[in-house]
Amino acid sequence: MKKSKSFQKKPEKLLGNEREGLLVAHFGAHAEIEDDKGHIFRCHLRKNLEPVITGDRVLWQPGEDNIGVIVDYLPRRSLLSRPENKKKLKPIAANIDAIIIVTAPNALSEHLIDRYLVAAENIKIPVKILLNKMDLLEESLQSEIIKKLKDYEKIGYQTFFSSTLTKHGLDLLDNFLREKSCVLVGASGVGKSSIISSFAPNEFVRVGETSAQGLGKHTTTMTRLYHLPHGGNLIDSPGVREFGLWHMDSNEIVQGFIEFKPFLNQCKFRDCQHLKEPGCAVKQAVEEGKISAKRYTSFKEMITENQDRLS
Ligand SMILES: Nc1nc2c(ncn2[C@@H]2O[C@H](COP(=O)(O)OP(=O)(O)OP(=O)(O)O)[C@@H](O)[C@H]2O)c(=O)[nH]1
Ligand SMILES: [Mg+2]
Ligand SMILES: [Zn+2]
Repeated sequence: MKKSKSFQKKPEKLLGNEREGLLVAHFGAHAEIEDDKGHIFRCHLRKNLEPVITGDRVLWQPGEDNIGVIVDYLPRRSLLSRPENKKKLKPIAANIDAIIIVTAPNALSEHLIDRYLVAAENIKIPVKILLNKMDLLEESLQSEIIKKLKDYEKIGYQTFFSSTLTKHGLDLLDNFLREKSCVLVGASGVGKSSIISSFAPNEFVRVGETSAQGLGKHTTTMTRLYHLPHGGNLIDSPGVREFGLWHMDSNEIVQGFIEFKPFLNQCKFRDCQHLKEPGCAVKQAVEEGKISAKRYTSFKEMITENQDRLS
């Protein structure tokens, strides 16, 4: 990378010894780094450094006015990203053990859940689904909504139910979260920040104002890591409207549907796309009720969207 000499020399002289730290929050050209004693330092991000993100372990040097500089990051064990546009992947969180897709009765979108599942399967990070705001689940909708969640359990995804209002289900979730680093993702207003606030009551977590719908306000604007009192970290992320899969090809999308796996080698044609081909074992499994028709429709939508984008 080309740099002017004067730019390179001056800051280096003023910097202290290199230290390791945990990136707990990231905003623009700055980040907050926590050292082993829990002290927080504000740091600049170097322009020539690859993007670092919440959850990264970084090397940094203290500087003037208590502002340091991040100089490098340590190898990651996992990284969740989402496409910002057709060309650019934006990292969301690093070194996570599980992704928790949070949803709510008035915001349950299988469209969004299925996209997160495909992304998570491809980066090989375990993924769970959490239905929050159980207190708002009207009795007339209960069986329908619970069935949707149970359908995900059937194919192998653990589901949780919670209400930050009544505290229902928080203990089971707490047990799961211990000693892990997890990230909460999902639409705006489903209660991601409220869940963190319930688990880490001593932290200041900005929560959306109560509204009839409680949706779509985009209260959280940055991804931040919180320590849990019983061990482990929970990362809060801004709510999303959509999770694009522009960065994935058809094969990666297929691999993201875990229940298709037993059938993939049984199609008549080796290069079967599982769309219109004769002798497709996946389509047959849908007809026989072994694969849910809804998930298969979701798969076809993703493939078509990606083909439209590429054309
Ligand atoms: N009834 C009910 N309301 C809840 C529950 N959890 C959160 N809320 C309310 O839902 C609204 C949105 O909560 P947030 O925690 O800010 O939602 P978020 O998912 O972090 O939203 P973004 O930051 O915009 O992505 C707030 O008014 C909360 O008080 C719940 O379990 N039940
Ligand atoms: Mg939030
Ligand atoms: Zn096929």
